[in-house]
Amino acid sequence: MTMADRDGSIWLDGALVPWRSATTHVLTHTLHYGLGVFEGVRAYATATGPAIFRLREHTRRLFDSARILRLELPHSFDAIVDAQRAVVAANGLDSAYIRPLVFLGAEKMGLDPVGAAVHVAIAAWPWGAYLGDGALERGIRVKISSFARHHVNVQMCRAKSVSTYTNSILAGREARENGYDEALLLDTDGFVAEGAGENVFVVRDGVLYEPELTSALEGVTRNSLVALARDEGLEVRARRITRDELYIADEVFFTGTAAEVTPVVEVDRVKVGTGTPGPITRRLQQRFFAAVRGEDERFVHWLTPVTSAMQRAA
Ligand code: PPE
Repeated sequence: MTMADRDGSIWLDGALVPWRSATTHVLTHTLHYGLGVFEGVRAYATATGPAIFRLREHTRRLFDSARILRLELPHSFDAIVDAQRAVVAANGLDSAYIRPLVFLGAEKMGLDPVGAAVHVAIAAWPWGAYLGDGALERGIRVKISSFARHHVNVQMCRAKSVSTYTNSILAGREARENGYDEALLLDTDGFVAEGAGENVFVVRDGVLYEPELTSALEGVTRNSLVALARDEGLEVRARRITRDELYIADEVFFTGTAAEVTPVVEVDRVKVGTGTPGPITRRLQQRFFAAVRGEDERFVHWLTPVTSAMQRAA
């Protein structure tokens, strides 16, 4: 079963179409030049049916990413919110990874994007533990990449843009080919930026540190973890983090929609703390999974039901 050859529906430019018909021409502008933006969103099974985690925040970032790259979506914010719910419902999914993509069409070639139409596609499929079986429980081993994360004036990292990911792919591949699970990238000044597809947190003496968001994506999961940590009474600080701070950290973990909350137990073959997931990481992981499943009263506002109460009653 490839990604293209499946049953189900994909939302394309305003309507649900059969999965196999959601295609585009080979002269699609984004395919050649990489100007496009996307999101990664998850829906989780809750006691009252599937619900999408922080749907409005992800949708806002999609619009923000588009604005940064000067792509104008031909749909309203609410239309994109509703479309994501519709895609999960139409595919009968209890839990899902949702992928909205904004791309330029095949109207023209050449670097000037003016004149190419802006298209929007939204697909959803089941996606398990992103960094492999056991990653959430046992933690992963990461390597500092030989590739630097984007300089702030090369690629604007507030945008979740398609082209940013060539850098992530090179870094991730290098790490895996060297026997690690994932890459951790430094910025062009040598400070810790983020994972290939995750934000990073460092715990030392009970305080949570995260890098400033200069060369890192403003992660929604990251934002959720900060809120959960503060709710636990933990102090959270954003500042520049050096590579050696990772080696002497008590705990390190990654956050991301796909990666969720993944403990990092080794950096460059140096054990983080005891080399097993630490107590703060485990506690925050628990809080995160309770929140996404709708089991935490304080954070139920983070969830948007896929179908409304009225639809469920009908
Ligand atoms: N940094 C990067 C570079 C990144 O790609 C992600 C998400 C994050 C941080 C965390 O952001 P957030 O999901 O809002 O917490 N990476 C997406 C892509 C995964 C993929 O392989 O595709 C994701 O997790 O959906």
